[in-house]
Amino acid sequence: MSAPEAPALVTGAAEVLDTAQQSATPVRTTQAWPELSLEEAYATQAALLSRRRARGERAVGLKLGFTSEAKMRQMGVDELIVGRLTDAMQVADGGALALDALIHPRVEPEVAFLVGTDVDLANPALDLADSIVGVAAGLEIIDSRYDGFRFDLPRVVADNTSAARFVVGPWRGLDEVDLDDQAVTMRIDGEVVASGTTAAILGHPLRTLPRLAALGRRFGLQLPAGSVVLAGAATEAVALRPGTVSAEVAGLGAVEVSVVATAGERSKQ
Ligand code: OOG
Ligand code: MG
Repeated sequence: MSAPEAPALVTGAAEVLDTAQQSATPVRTTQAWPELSLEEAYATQAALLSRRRARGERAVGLKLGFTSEAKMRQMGVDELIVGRLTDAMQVADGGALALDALIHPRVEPEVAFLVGTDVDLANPALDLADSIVGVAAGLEIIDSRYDGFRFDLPRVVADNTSAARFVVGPWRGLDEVDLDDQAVTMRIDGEVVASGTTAAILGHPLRTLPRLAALGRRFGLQLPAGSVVLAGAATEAVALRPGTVSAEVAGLGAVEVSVVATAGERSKQ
């Protein structure tokens, strides 16, 4: 099945956003920018993923956004969104991440799920929780391609929901852990920079799964076996800076990444 050709509006928006991401230069909000419908915004996301695939990247999962009040309030957007993750965005747990490829990155603590079987999101009777074989603490680095992180709902969707990097801790079995109202703590060099609870994520992180299925069905997303799902940040995002950044979810585990200023510094480590 070949995808229908995207309209010029969508391919044009994808080109602007892709260039902004690759050159780490934000799109100025004063710059002429088309009004996109939500459908066109998700089509722009799909076009961005095609461009990444053409550069050899592989889709490895999906991320939800605005699943907590803290995030909705911080960004002034009050609807759930979904974005795409690729292998090039993933940093190994304990690995290093350089700031110089990013515009104005922020970091947020996440709960990640691992999908064990190919999921048909088009199936209205789907219970996505049945396909989850792992859960882990995660970190997401978001980096809006818009100047000053200023956007509305279609714009942040078109910009692949600000997705930039992510890190996932060791997977645990879903039946081994209790995700109900667990403390979430993010630290930079040991200093607590954000704290919350898993209950901030729609009351319980598993409640994100039917919402993801509904969005996936509406916008034609794929979720093959092995996919990672980020459930959305439990706290506000914090400006990323050099140091050791960690997220800990009580009863689940921890994850960390070493943030350095430049890629040159990373290769010396
Ligand atoms: C959009 C991404 C939101 C989350 O976890 O809520 C998100 C943004 O805040 O720029 O990833
Ligand atoms: Mg997030």
